[in-house]
Amino acid sequence: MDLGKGLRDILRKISGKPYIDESEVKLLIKEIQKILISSDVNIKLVFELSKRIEKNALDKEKMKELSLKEHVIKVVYDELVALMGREYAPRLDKHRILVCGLFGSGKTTSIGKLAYYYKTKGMSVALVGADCDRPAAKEQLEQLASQAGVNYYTEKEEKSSIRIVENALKKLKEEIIVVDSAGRSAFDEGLSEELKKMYEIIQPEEVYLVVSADIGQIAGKQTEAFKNAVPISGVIVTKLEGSGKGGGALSAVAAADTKIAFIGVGEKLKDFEIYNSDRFVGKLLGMPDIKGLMEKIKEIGTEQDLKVIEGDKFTIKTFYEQLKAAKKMGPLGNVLGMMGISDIPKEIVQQNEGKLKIYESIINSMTEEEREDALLLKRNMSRIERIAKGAGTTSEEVRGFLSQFEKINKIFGKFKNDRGFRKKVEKMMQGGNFKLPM
Ligand SMILES: Nc1nc2c(ncn2[C@@H]2O[C@H](COP(=O)(O)OP(=O)(O)O)[C@@H](O)[C@H]2O)c(=O)[nH]1
Ligand SMILES: [Mg+2]
Repeated sequence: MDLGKGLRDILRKISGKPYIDESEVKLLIKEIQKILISSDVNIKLVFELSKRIEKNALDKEKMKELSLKEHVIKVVYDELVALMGREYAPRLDKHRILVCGLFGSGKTTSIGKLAYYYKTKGMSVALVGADCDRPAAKEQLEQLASQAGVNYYTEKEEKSSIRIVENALKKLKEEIIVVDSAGRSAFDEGLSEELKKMYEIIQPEEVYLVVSADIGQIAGKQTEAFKNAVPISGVIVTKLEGSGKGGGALSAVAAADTKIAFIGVGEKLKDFEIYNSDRFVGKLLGMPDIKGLMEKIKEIGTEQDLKVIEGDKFTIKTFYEQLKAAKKMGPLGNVLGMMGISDIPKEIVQQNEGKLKIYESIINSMTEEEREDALLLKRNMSRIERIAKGAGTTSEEVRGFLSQFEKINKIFGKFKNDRGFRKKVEKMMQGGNFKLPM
């Protein structure tokens, strides 16, 4: 199963629940375990992660600023980010790069991508074709160099990669020099020796290992093996766009105490990204900017914009303020879902800016009395027509607005009448600056 879809489904489930408690958290963890293990994440890592999620999710101290549901989503998010490694910052000064990896991992392609990346940073780049093991490897790299528009050096008939590299280093003056090394179908003593020699001659500032995401957690073992030969400064994980085992590969590399430097997400030169686990996990969860969203919720919480549901009545005025406040936070559905307000009708959640403007003028055309007591407008065609005229809109629109208000009013009515439900909701919204009508 697709890791991202799996995780999104799990989060959607908890966002759809009216509240979550300890048993819900346990259930959530079980589902996360299942999806991670089926994505080839190491079992030991999965259990460590589960323990931390459980401990942190139920830690009352850490929950002060967010509602329980937001808090749980944040804990899950933070733990996944930690599991998948950190962010990488490639150096942008003059330096030499040695790239290693097994056959078919995407080594040569990734070198082309590196060339393209540094070129777009305005640096001069040369590639060195020193993979003498794979037929046509030199020609393949030559093509990539010309596609990327960078210099290229090789000696077609030369069988010694060491000699090619020695000559290349004498000739090339570019700021970035990237060397393609021998690939083998498996890591062995011969490859280890050759890499050590290459490392000595090149004295590279960076050594990148290329692994394909589809090998899953084996990426960890491969990283360890290569690390024993040369100091790996970062791993390039390729084919991440199509592999269901991407999470397994990334977490295994991170667990091997090695940075993930870049990721390959396609066959083209530009299908290449600097790795950032925040962004990666955000994408998986379908919340590209979860950090920003959390911060906004907190910010607005402290501005007290959302404490409008005060007093004993939910009026058109409070409804409008609520919509406006939520609107500030961006995608309304997401925000309301996170706040635990899950049973708000879809059409309200999907309110767009234009609709909000119409509502604003409708509300502006009401008398103060009407804003405080919507019952005055119920089936009162003359008032509705007056408001529509004043707002420059149709009676239909006004009636639509009123019926939406009714729906929300009913939801909040539940809070008033059901003490048990109310308690749960208050607990759920703990610290969220919400006050429910008494
Ligand atoms: N979909 C996808 N294919 C890739 C990616 N990186 C490399 N490939 C493909 O993987 C195959 C092997 O790549 P190559 O660079 O020749 O591997 P090498 O033997 O390690 O040098 C080629 O068909 C590439 O187009 C990637 O990030 N995504
Ligand atoms: Mg190759």
